[in-house]
Formats: sequence, structure tokens, C-alpha cells
Amino acid sequence: LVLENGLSASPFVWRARYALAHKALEFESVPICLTQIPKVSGGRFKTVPALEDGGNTIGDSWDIVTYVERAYPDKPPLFTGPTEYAMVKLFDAWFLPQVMRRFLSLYILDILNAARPEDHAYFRSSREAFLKVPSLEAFVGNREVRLPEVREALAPLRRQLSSGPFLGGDTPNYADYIALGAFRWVAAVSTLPLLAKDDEPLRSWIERGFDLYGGIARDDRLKPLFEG
Ligand SMILES: N[C@@H](CCC(=O)N[C@@H](CS)C(=O)NCC(=O)O)C(=O)O
Repeated sequence: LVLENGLSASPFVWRARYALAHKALEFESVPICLTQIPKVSGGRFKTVPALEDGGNTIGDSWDIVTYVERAYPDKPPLFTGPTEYAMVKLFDAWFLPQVMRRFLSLYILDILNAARPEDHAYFRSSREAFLKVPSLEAFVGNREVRLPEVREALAPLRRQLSSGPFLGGDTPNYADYIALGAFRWVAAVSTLPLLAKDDEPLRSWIERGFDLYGGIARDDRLKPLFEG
């Protein structure tokens, strides 16, 4: 899901990219913008990410990871088994409303401003309807004042990362990819640094996570996630 500057911004696309890299699966990435989604793959997909693999077409990031895990059992596993899968789903059920929605409340106007011009009208009307807000401006209002509360909402991540380099422990798991994908999304659009300069262990973990798989999330065009 590309912005005007060519960066890929969707947190859901990023978690899927991390998953494919983890499984050492080669893929071709097709950059499209929001209003192009209905025009690709015969209109089969309503959202990105979407995966075409041989004759199989899969939309939804969780369906994609479930599919690649089943289709490529000889590749590095994303989950040690159904128990870890269930626990990471639980993590996502917390992360989506408690973290990603808060990120949206800080950055939705930055996303709009960074989007391709042809997406602007659709992005505004669809997001205002989805969030049930009178305007995106009202939704991000007072964002500097709300920043400490958003930082505080990340406390469970800090707590977990104080006992190991990744949320998954010694090595990254899909919970890491879900969370890293959201920070990568913010870094693509942010005009307000999300985190304090000394926010450890989040800072080291984000550096480590962006460096994974040959620097998968690195890009010179990214905005600072930390105050300078
Ligand atoms: N549950 C889906 C959510 C994906 C999603 O919401 N993607 C957004 C971009 S971040 C999208 O494609 N939206 C299409 C639209 O708004 O028309 C997943 O996990 O893949």
C-alpha cells in the first residue's frame, strides 16, 4: 500500500512481509494505492495485504500466515504450534484496539497527507465513517496532549522486552511482526515523534526489528520515531 513518496505504509502489509521473510519465501511485491485494490486480481480483494501463490489467492494477513504455514511446512515455522498461534491471536486482539487505534488517533491526518492524491477523498470518507468521527481533524485533535497516554499504553511491550530481545523471547515471533509492522507504519508518515529519546527497551527492539532479514524495514525516507 504505497504513499505518494513510494513508501509502503499498511501495518497489515508489514506483518505479512515479515512473515514471508521469516519463512524465507521469495515474493514479488506489487505496489498499489487504496483505490486500486478493487481493480487488481479481478476485484477479489477488499483489503491489503493479499497474496497470490500459484493458483491460490488469499486476502487478510492472518489467513496469509495460516496459509503459508500450512503450504510450506519445510520452511522455518512461524508458530511452534496451535498454542503459540492462539496466544499471538490474543496479543493481536489486545494490540489492535489498545495500540493501533491509539496510533491512528495520532497519525491519521499524517497518513492522509502522505497518501497518493487519488486516495485522499476515499481515505477521508471511509475512515471518518469507520471511526464514526465527524472529521479526521477532530479525531487527531490535541494529539500532543494525548501523546503521554499513548506512550503509557505501550507499557506491556516494554515489560516483556525487559526480559528478552524480542516479544517472542530470544528470537522474533509473529507478535514481534505485528508490533513492528505498526511502528513501521508510523515511521512512514509521522510528523510527531511517537516515543521519548530514552525509551528503552523499545528503542533497541525497534532497531533490532527493523534490521531483521537484511534490514527489511529500513528506508532513508522514514521519519524519526524517537524525539531527537
Ligand atoms: N484484517 C485485515 C485488515 C487489512 C486492512 O484493513 N488493510 C487496509 C489497509 S491498512 C486496507 O486494505 N483497507 C482497504 C480500504 O480501506 O478500502 C488484515 O489483517 O489483512
